[in-house]
Amino acid sequence: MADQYDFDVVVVGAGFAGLYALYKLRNDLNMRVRVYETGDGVGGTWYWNRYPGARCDSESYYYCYSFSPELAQEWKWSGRYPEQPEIERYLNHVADRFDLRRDIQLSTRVTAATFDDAANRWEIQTDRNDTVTARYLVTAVGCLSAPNMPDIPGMDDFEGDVYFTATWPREPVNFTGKRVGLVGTGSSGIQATPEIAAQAAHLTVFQRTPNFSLPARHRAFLSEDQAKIKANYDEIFALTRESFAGFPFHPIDRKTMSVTTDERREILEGLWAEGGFKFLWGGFIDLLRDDEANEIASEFIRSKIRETVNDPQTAELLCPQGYPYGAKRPPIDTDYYETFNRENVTLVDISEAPIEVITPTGLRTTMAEYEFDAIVFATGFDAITGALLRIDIRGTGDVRLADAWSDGPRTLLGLQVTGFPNMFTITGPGSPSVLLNMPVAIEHHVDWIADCLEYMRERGWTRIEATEEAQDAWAEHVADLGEQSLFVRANSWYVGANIPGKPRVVLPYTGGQPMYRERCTAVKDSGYEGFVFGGSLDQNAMLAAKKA
Ligand code: NA7
Repeated sequence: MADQYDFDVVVVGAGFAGLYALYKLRNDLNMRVRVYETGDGVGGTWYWNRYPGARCDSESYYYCYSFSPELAQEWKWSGRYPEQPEIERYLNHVADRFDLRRDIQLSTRVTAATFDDAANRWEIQTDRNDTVTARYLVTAVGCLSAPNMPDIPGMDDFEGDVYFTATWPREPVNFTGKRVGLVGTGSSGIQATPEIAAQAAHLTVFQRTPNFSLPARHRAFLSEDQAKIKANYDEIFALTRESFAGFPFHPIDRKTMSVTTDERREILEGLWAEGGFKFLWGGFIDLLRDDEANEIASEFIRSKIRETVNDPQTAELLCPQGYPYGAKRPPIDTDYYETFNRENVTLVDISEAPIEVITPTGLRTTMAEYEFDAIVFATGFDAITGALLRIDIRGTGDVRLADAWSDGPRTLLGLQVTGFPNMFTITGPGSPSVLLNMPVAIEHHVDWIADCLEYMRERGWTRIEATEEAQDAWAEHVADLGEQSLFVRANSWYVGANIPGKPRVVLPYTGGQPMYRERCTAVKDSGYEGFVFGGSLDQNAMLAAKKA
């Protein structure tokens, strides 16, 4: 039987964003909140992506919540980059520590949400026949959560085992003695490759576009590392909120060509040796803005690939060409390039000879046929908009979000959509989202939403909507910045290029965190310029009485 409930807020998703939204709105604003989560456990993308080698590319001590100093002091990260199970444990700990579970309904997918214009409420439906209403709908669906399952003919014909990195089974998968094919060389494929190669009889990696991957240099934390981090947490978190991309470091205050060739080499070698995102966000200040600077860094990475991979032909295939470093999301790896020196690993370039068909025994490209016992698809996500558009969201006048966004998403600050009152999109398109360290982006958005709801409550208002004019201005600003950025120069999920038929637009806000935060704060301080408020608690009380 269907359940009938009325909430102040329904939150969709129980990953980093949903858990914090629940905590904030319930504990600080004392609202009645219900969270729906498709997975059987909390964690969002960190629940589903349990493929071998799944690890965060950001470092543990700042890829976490900052809202609770006690939590930050209590939790002990085991090493520099947490593996999927550790992040899942952390998010479960958060759910328990803050008593969040009682307001989360797991194993439940939100299928539809419709705005009731007269009542200023959302009606939400789930795949478990729940129909509930809420004043506010807060989407916490994640930017990289809707898997991209490629539409290759014969997908159902394969007689071996098929895996998707983004929906990996909970029980361990053993590739020992198996011939494995792996499709996709983004972050997931690059992390999974060394792990699968270590088990499989043979691994064949199908690469459509090579990536510029950086060494992670993962290591376990010593107790002195833990102590140092905990002693400096205020400063670390403050830096993550002020830096361009949400990391606790700034680029060096020098341009690539302002130093001698030797100094340049030394700086790049230092960043390479340090490992991780420092190369991208903590190196030369002009790396992502100047073509010459970018090409120097790109060529430096190519030289490392050539040094590492023994077979020159394979090395060349692994070297990205034709797009700037950073235009696709750069992966961070552990022994990825080294893995191609193993006897049991083959790289197949499918840029010119795509996969034509999946056969009962393997797959066929336009050039050759391969036989496998298992195929792993590391083919990524319908990023940023995919998870939202997989829900049938309808705003005023029954307009579908999918129709409103048919030419690409338009939002105000990535937080609201004109025509969809009382809906807030955590890390929505048009906000920095994936170009920031995600927990930093999430906490900022949730805090902004909570402030806004508090502001409305103080005034007795029950409806908020972005004006068309303000949304147009923001969408234009996002598009202008995007067009000037290097992201338009590669086919990546940042621009929707990985999904056939998806409009090609730069999805995140590319102006960086400082500019974005400034704008959000200015809007708040102005009394939410660009948003219109309406409804009143009295009117709602009358409406409720009439209905009764
Ligand atoms: P990505 O980065 O989107 O990588 C997906 C990979 O799969 C990429 O190499 C794609 O090639 C390839 N791909 C996708 N569809 C196909 C088809 N149909 N045929 C062949 N190859 C294909 O996803 P990830 O899961 O690795 O990482 C996503 C993000 O998660 C990552 O950036 C981090 O932010 C965490 P392409 O490059 O499109 O030519």
